[in-house]
Amino acid sequence: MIVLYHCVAARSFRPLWALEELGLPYQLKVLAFPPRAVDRAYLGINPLGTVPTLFDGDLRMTESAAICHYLGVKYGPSDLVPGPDEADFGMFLNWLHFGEATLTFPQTIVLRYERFEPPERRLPQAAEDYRRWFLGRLKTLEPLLANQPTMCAGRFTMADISVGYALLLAEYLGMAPAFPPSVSDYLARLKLRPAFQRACMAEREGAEAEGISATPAPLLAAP
Ligand SMILES: N[C@@H](CCC(=O)N[C@@H](CS)C(=O)NCC(=O)O)C(=O)O
Repeated sequence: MIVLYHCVAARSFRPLWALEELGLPYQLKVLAFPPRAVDRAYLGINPLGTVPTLFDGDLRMTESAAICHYLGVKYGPSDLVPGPDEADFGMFLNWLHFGEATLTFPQTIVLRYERFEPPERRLPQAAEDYRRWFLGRLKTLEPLLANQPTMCAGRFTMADISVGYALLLAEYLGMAPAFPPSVSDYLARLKLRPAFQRACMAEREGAEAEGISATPAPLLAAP
């Protein structure tokens, strides 16, 4: 049985969404955020203290985009992972990693220096610079998504999960009004996917079962 450790609205939403897209059975363990501070025992499960952690038998993985890729290949073949024989194979890998390395990382600087640090250590200039940096990166998506419904390969893939989560996080951070129209439309389309909605429901039910808030508020205001 696959086991996924998840916090509401965190990057572990990527593997949760991927599991639902693939229709795989899994056990979801929803933790309060940040698990490193709230549940010290979690460091025994993942010494980094971060989510996701996914176990598949003896295998432990802690990188959200890599987990999506792994699940699609291991439990595929699946249309969610373009193969090396496809013209968009390289672009698939590019966008899969772009979603985390280029679109999510700058948002963690915003979160840290605008919200997580104690007031005397906050850096409004750093937060504002990386907010702009993130929005600047969306300019590469704007023309692409004005001409095609998904990131690559002419269909929905794990790259859309990776980029889609980064856009969701930006929405939680209040940046959606600055999205280019084609990017807003893309995010709206992703949210209509039944597997996305099932993942949201699994997240909500898992949080409620643990007595944890099912809104992104704790992620956005972590100590
Ligand atoms: N690159 C990793 C980052 C994982 C990560 O930093 N997750 C955040 C939640 S979005 C976390 O667990 N933060 C808690 C902490 O740093 O203590 C991934 O894509 O999964």
